[in-house]
Amino acid sequence: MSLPEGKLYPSDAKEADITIYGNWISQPSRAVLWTLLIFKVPFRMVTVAVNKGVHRSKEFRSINPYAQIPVLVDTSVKNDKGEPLTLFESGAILTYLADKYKRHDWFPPASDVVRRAKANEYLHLHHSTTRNLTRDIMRMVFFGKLMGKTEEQIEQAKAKGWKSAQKWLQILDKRLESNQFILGDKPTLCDIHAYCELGQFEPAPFGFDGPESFKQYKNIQRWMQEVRKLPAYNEAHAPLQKLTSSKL
Ligand SMILES: N[C@@H](CCC(=O)N[C@@H](CS)C(=O)NCC(=O)O)C(=O)O
Repeated sequence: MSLPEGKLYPSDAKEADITIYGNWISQPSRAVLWTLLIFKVPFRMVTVAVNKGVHRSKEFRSINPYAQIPVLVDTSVKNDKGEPLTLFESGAILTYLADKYKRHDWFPPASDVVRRAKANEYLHLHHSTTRNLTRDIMRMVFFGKLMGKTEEQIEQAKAKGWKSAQKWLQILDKRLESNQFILGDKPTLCDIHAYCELGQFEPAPFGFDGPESFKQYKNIQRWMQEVRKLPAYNEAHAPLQKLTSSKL
């Protein structure tokens, strides 16, 4: 199975150092792709169809042996064997992009030791908190039937996932009571990372009643509205919106 050549962004770009193997529907991929759009860095995007198992192919595993998207390949950086830099894990890719393109307006520089540590704190915490919304709920919404689950099993799994998300949502809501954004009064890549998980529940994907339940989290609601005003929001979310509205 050979991987597609990909598509350049913006469409008038001639070449790009950065290639992202990902998918606009994948939350961590979208965070990385949205960041590149915000930074106005040209990139090539190779769509990896996770629903068709492309991420498990030999070709893809030669790029990421852990068989997950997103993956960044930077041809402007070579190791001593002449191979380009390959990087996976969305949090690591986000900080790499901020450092490489000196966009410390979006992620604190290494010299700002304390703010950088707090930003990293969120990026690490993300995987065992916000990200669980996808692991426990969205995966069921998107892949439940493909995984052979019955309607009832899917509903039960979603309800269980939503229940266990409450503890973290309460903590995040409290944090956003005194902070406009996750790290303070300015948006950062932590907000981009978090929104790509939380924002997918609005509009309700495939009838999931998440937004109803989200109503109790007034500060998260207010924060989501602020994040939607950030640059390139529409471009980064158009494929997801198309998918969810097509199935509603
Ligand atoms: N911790 C990883 C998570 C990546 C991840 O879960 N990617 C999903 C797509 S959203 C994937 O590749 N799933 C395929 C699989 O795990 O088999 C990151 O943040 O980059």
